[in-house]
Amino acid sequence: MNSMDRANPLPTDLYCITAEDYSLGRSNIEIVKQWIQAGVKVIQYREKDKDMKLKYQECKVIRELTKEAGVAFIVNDDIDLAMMIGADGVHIGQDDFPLTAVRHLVGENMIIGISTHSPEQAQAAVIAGADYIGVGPIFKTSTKKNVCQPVGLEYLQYVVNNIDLPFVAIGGIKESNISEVVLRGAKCIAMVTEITKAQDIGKKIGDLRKIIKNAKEEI
Ligand code: 3NM
Repeated sequence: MNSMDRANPLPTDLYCITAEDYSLGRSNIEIVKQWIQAGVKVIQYREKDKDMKLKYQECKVIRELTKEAGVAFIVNDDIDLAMMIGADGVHIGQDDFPLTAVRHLVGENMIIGISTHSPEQAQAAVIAGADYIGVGPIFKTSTKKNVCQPVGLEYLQYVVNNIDLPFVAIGGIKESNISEVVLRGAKCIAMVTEITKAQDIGKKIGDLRKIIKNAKEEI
């Protein structure tokens, strides 16, 4: 069993998200194995353009790997897929089904996270009963298509000060700017390409954790 549940959906650490197109030719499965090896505690499967059948097959394998390792597994967008493979959670966007309807479908045990990009969306997520929110994009990113302009550190600061929900900071976060995000109070930090594009994923994660630790000591 993993240590994350609805009451405690996010680790104080990195939140890793798949992106096979930006993984230097390595498969999602290979990347996930490396994350687990590095002690990552939450993994999201995100693949916008793959066939459902392929997504299902990959998620089945990732579910097995994460279960064995006690790692939380979240599926992006596809609620049916999340349910079929027994994921720990599902992550939805602002244009997906309403969160309350998703909760009705998935039942009481599944973690539901939702991306938010403004104070209004964060407030709505609280009311709708989200278990956690995504806060971003903090910086410019080209990984997510059709995402809004960066919301900057100001929105992050707003969430830290006003929103009583676990949150994960996301969007354009790199080794070069992660300390700014930590200094503003983010405890869980999601990165896609900074990690998937690293030649040595274990080393990259180690380096990022060192920066996080140093930044925390400054707070
Ligand atoms: N969600 P990278 S930004 C998946 O703001 C995703 O909700 C975002 O990729 C949001 O770390 C984003 O490569 C992509 O910039 C983040």
